[in-house]
Amino acid sequence: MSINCINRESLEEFIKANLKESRYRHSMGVEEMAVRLARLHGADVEKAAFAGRYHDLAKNFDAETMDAYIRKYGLSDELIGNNALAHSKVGAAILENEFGVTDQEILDSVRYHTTARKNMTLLDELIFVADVVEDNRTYSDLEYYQDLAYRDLDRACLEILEYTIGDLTSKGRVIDKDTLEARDWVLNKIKETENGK
Ligand code: DGI
Ligand code: FE
Ligand code: FE
Repeated sequence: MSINCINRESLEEFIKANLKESRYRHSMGVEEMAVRLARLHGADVEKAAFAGRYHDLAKNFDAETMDAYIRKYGLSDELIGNNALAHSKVGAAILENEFGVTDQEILDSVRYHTTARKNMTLLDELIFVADVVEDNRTYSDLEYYQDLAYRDLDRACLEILEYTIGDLTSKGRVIDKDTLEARDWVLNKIKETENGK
């Protein structure tokens, strides 16, 4: 393992201790899917595996633990009480500060795995998509999204973002600025690629 990580064994223990069984299974599923997508789309397989496996390490923290980490690492107050947005930012901070992960691409792919962002790296897109299309997910269109992810990562990203934005809108929830910027960015990227053909 060439990825910098102070103690891989204690990181393994950390996720086993902190994730519910189904969330642990999901994490293994994201690792497997991230590896598959990395091979198909020419990304770094080792980084994809690592980011996929640990992306949700903070997901099952109780609210107090999450808030304590938000303060400890000086993250935005807006994350307080918001597990959906906080777990990715806190997860990246823990990997960096408590497990000595120095690879910025890995840290960013974990940090932005929930919202996505503009100017996503290949690894960002891969983890964002793998999270949604891993084999343990149970929604009815899973096969459609998996097939799309294998063929066209940008388009998979776009369709997932549009679905998420529509879903959050219908529930009257606030959509993160990064999510909206990601949708505009990937839509434009797809258009430019098509114009270049
Ligand atoms: O952690 P997972 O369940 O594997 O997946 P995830 O990290 O993508 O989290 C999904 C949750 O995040 C889901 O409840 C929708 C929510 N979410 C995604 N984008 C936004 C968001 N919530 C808000 N409020 N705003 C967003 O932009
Ligand atoms: Fe997550
Ligand atoms: Fe996840």
